[in-house]
Amino acid sequence: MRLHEGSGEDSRVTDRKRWGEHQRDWEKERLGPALEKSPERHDRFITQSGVEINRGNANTVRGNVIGTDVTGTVGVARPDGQPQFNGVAIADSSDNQIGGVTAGAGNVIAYNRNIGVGVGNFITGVPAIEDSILGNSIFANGQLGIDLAPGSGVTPNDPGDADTGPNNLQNFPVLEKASTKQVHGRLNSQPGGTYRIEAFANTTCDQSGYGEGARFIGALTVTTNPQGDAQFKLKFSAAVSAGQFITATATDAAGNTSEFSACTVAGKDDPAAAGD
Ligand SMILES: [Ca+2]
Ligand SMILES: [Ca+2]
Repeated sequence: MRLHEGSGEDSRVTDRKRWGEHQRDWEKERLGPALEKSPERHDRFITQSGVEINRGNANTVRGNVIGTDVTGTVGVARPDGQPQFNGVAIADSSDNQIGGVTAGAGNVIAYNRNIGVGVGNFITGVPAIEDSILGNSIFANGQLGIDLAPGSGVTPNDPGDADTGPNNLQNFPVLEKASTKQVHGRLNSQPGGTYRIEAFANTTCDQSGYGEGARFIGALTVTTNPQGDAQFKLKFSAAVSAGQFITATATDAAGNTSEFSACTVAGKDDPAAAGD
């Protein structure tokens, strides 16, 4: 599935060339100059994302399996035997919705070679903002579950969240402790904002220490104080076993979703703290 703005062949060809350039830059940032010496690899790369949204706004991607078979549990290789590059690649595009908050809206995005969902901004003056990523099942991707790039890999939080870039480089939550019932955490972002915090359970955590989000286990909305801080206690709406890795995202009221938080392990429940 590929989405392009423009209706004529010329615009599609132009977009395609630009998309290739952007993705080549994205790839170079990750893999270094070796890519330039491998045209074959680059050619493969251009068409390797399950869903490509290139300068296309206000698209909705819901209820799909991307990178897996129809069961959502088995990765599917391309005819050359390689997994596709990214699950969903959004470049210089805004107001797109990947998943959603209603039942069945989420996508399964798994077993892709690199990023689960990437939001990239490569053209000055063409923003990539308000691309919401909600309620999905994102796991077993080779790199981050959600990557805001340029700035590949984990993009650190900044105090007050005043930075700009893809999805305004929305800060992610910081999880402090979790049981099988709930997770405590905090968010620092812009003052007086409302943010949807989504929590996920995972059987593994990425080598980076930051998660993907295999199974949605609940959400709540927080409002930050004048310092931009909010604390939360998110009670899980689905069963979680001790030892699972809990992660979270933050999405502001405009739909800018963060990368995934660092993982925290769900500990055994402490009956004395049941009322926490
Ligand atoms: Ca990043
Ligand atoms: Ca930020």
